[in-house]
Amino acid sequence: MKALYRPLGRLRTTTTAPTTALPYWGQTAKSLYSTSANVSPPQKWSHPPSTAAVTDDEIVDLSNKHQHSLSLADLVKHGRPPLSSEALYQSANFTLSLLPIRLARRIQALRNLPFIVVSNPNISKIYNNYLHSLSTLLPWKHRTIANLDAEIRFTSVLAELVATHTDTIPILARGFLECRRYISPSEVTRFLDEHLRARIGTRLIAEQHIALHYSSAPHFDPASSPTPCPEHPSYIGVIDTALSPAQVVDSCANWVAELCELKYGVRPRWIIDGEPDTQFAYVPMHLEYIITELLKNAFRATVETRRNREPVVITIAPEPPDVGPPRVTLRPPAEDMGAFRSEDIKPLDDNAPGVTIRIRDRGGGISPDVLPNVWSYSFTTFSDYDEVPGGSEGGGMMGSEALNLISGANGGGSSIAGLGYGLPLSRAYAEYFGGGINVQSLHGWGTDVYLRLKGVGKIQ
Ligand code: ADP
Ligand code: K
Ligand code: MG
Repeated sequence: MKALYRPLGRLRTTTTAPTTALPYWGQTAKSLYSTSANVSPPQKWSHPPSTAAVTDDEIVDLSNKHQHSLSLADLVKHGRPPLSSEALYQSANFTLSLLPIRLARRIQALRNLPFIVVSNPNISKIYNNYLHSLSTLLPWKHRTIANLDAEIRFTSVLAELVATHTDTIPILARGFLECRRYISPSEVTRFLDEHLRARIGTRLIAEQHIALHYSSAPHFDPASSPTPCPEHPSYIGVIDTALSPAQVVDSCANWVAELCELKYGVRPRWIIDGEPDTQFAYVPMHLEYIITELLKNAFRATVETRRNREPVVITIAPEPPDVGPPRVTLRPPAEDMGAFRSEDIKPLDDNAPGVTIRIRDRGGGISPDVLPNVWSYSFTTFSDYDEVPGGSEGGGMMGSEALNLISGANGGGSSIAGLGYGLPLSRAYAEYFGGGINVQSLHGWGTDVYLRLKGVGKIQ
């Protein structure tokens, strides 16, 4: 059954269609087929329809504008909720000034993929989602939001935008797997890394305003919000200024242990040590995503090597301001990353206290031939057909099995492993605000993962 999958290394060397030889967006379908006889796409793949509501000129104009680098400080600059009506409108207008440029840039990045890739139904679905979202924002372009009625309507546009893009990751994952004959893994990783990092920022900007709306509008107009959110005094929008990593670790570990119990009938143990009372200001959704993915890896390795009696040890160490150079290396020597530098990453220049979390498992570590690949999107050693995952010693897999996993409603989010997005996407989240992830493997023994996060700086 292992022959079903194609090891990543082999995929790299047998990719017959170097992307530079492929026609790009502006070229016609005719030229696509005449110039690349060996890469004809399946018949159902077609040119994504253009949306009349957004013109090419508008997209080009917007994408050429300066993209503001987001910092955590930007998200809290309107103050603690409940905001005054003026501050809420300012937040809405700030949000409106950022989003169209960001969406247009994503559209341009998708257009710069090889034509045959954008023709894939999954990739073109994402492309059309971006066009649609941009078309819902453009009517607001020349307006200033200055009354509650406009603010409510704008917030509902944002809510629709967030919902439209919820399933982007499994859809893109499926699309790129289907296109793996036509685009090299390094090009996919480069595109996804930039795209998914930009997506983190775009969602954060929209979700922050939505959260500020729900915690503020009812205070000056009780009729405005049918479902006011419960009060969380430590929250500013989606940021918790007193986030407890220990609580996040415990709730995520419980959830991942449930997954293990369902899949393997085993519930790994975990211990939190260090300084579990530590609190810092951060985005709980981001921390939850990262911790869940790192614990999935640690628990899976623990079960795989049948070391279930050895607890996974999670050490929480607060990091005071002014710690000097980072205590962990933020980047492994990663050829797979190419020359990528995200325009989104803007480390905080103030001295916010942060936290380092070490996740230590005794699950056998990562073998030297697997280790260089773990940061590539889609690379996984997980095999759902094996009785115990990872039985396919050595080679990583991607292919039809990953496609099966992705077909689940949440794209593998409730699988213990298999999408191959856990480590690279966790690193994208951690680096977004100037943190990082470092993996130290002691092959034959276990793995230490260091997650370092910088918190929000000054909060009014
Ligand atoms: P996935 O978990 O879906 O395979 P990830 O990006 O999370 O994708 O991990 C990629 C690969 O890295 C895993 O398939 C596994 O081989 C290896 N890996 C990650 N963390 C660990 C760990 N703690 N112990 C052993 N192997 C690990
Ligand atoms: K991976
Ligand atoms: Mg994983």
